[in-house]
Amino acid sequence: MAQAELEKLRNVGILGHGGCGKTSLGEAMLFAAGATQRLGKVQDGTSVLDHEPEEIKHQVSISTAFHSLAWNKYPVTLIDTPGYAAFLSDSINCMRGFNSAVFVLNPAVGLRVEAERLWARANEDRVSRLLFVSKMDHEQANVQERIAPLLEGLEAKGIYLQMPLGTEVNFKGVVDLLSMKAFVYNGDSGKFTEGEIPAELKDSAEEWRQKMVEDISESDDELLEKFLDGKELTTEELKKAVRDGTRERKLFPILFGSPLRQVGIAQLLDAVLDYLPSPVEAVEAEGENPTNGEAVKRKTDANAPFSAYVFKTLIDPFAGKLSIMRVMSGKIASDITCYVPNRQLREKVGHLFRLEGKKQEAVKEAFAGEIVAAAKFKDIATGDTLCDEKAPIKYEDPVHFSPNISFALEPKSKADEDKLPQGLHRIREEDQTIELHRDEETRDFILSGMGQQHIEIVVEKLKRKYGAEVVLKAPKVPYKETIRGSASAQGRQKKQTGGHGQFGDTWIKVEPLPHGAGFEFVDKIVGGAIPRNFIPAVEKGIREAMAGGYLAGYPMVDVRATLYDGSYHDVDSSDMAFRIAASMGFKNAVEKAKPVLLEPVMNMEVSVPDECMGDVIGDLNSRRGKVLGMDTKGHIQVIKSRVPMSEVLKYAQDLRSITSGRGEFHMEFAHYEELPPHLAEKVIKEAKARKAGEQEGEHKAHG
Ligand SMILES: Nc1nc2c(ncn2[C@@H]2O[C@H](COP(=O)(O)OP(=O)(O)OP(=O)(O)O)[C@@H](O)[C@H]2O)c(=O)[nH]1
Ligand SMILES: [Mg+2]
Repeated sequence: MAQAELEKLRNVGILGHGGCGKTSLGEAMLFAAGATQRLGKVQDGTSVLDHEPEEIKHQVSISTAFHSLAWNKYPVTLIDTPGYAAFLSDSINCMRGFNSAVFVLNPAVGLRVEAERLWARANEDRVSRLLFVSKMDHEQANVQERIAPLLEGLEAKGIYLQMPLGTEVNFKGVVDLLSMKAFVYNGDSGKFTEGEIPAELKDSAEEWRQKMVEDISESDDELLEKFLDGKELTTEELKKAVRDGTRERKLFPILFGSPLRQVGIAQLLDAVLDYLPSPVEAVEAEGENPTNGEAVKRKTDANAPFSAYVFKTLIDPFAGKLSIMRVMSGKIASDITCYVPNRQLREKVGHLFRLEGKKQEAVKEAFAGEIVAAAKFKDIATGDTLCDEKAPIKYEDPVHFSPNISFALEPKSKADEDKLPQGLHRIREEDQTIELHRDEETRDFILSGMGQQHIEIVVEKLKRKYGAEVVLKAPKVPYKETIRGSASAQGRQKKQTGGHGQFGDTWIKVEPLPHGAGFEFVDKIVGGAIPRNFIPAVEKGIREAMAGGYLAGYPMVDVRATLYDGSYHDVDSSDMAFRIAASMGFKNAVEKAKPVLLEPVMNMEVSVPDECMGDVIGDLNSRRGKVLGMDTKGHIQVIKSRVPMSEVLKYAQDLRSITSGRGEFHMEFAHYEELPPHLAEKVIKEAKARKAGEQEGEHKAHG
């Protein structure tokens, strides 16, 4: 893009809570600008933005999508982000790619936690925003009354630049309060006429305008003085004040529309050009000099040394790996070598693309301010800074999200099991919020992610893209065992079979250690009761017994084992004999030392609207949860609690039904606590049944 074009460019994110109508708005903007030939619809699966099969199936945006359009010869790149909590990490990290956004509000629904999180992040990333009140064909009269608490919750100074014409099915356009013109739409055609304000609405339009002028003048001292002196403010003055206020994120212009019915879209696009900044107007980017750690600033200038920030990675079925970056300074072209300073990595740029929904358009180069995708980088990943090695700079790392839910995966066949790790590795390149590990005890594959729907979608992707079919199981709770008392016991192994016998004899004392201390082995053998060379075998035997547990097969923790006596046989003693003896001795001692089961307890933060709070707290109590405290954020209550993991394995699903999808939660491991006896009994019984089942299975296999 030439410099003149770059100054006109707008990189516009579409942000807002899950299901507020972002993708539909993006589609309406593309269609209005002639970038698509027909209006894509989410519910028909015809959206060019929600194009992934999983997005079409579930009718939600899972991954941020990009598409460009031109409006009045201004190039605009739309960035349609997901809104549901499980996919919000992508939206939040993609915000580093743009400095302008349309923030979608649904006053009828209120302020959702997701919107608050996005808003806070947009403040941090210094993103200028227009507020778009969408689904106006669903809004009742007096919409301002429902918008006020949203603005309050977001701590945003909103400025009404429009007055809606009609409500619900009769919503047919907007009055532009600066020009005092009415834009009346002809049905759902997207066509409109610009004309006089209908006579019966003139008075209320005047009122709205008065309010607007007052609000705008408050943002600028000079204007305020003029206004208070009773002087008329010109449209140009007002417009400039809105533009400046929006750029500085002091003001947030409010516009109305209905993407589904294509009303208000042209006026929104005009406002994008009028008020939102181009990326070259962005404040200087701040980074760090990787050689000395000093702060450095870079202007969004095509003539400065090259630097770019990779904010997203996509694995495209045809183009392969695409690293999507915002060029922060200078230019990137197909032959240069990029340097990743913090990893001292060098990679040559291959093909460059502009993303258009699921398609890509090849470009030769891209300049500061542009969003561009580079194909087939080998090691460059999301969050990397790319730069000119002679002018090194590193930008801030992406926001890290820790998974809040885990499921066990059961591969359908050996072939599926083989494909699983590789497939997940590829998915992880796109989505750093998932984690896979193998449970040491159960040998289950454990997949962790940001919510149940997130995990389900990862499983669908595994099958579709990488041919690995797996079944989801609720994970086995990782119980642990410990002891509450101290005891000593003997373990003696004596066998006489044929030639050599086996002899080992140990006396072991066990004592509880504080939480988290793990295991301690103390050797108090004196006078050669057991020869030194057998001591390691004793420790090994005890460790094996610890790992296998005593009550229900769960690993034992926080125990000190002291070997204080024993005996041996000159010929028949061996490492093996002492290992077995020690293991028996340890178990005999544990039996007398009040063994107990421990369960993992989670820290949970549940955010719900006021009216659901009672139900959610009641439900947490019924899950043995302890409410620790409460925070109020606008109309949202944040309940902090501690709940045993076994009680919240399917919490995502349950919270959804308690709150009709309006709640959000996050949990992380806190500590282990003793499992109450009646529940311990149940777990022990289940473990015994499982063991019996396994043994029977083995017998059958052998028989
Ligand atoms: N009545 C009405 N419904 C709308 C309008 N815009 C979108 N919807 C509906 O709202 C639902 C969600 O729309 P999307 O565009 O997928 O919303 P989104 O914000 O992109 O959703 P996520 O990306 O999943 O957060 C769909 O069923 C749309 O048909 C509108 O202007 N009027
Ligand atoms: Mg969407």
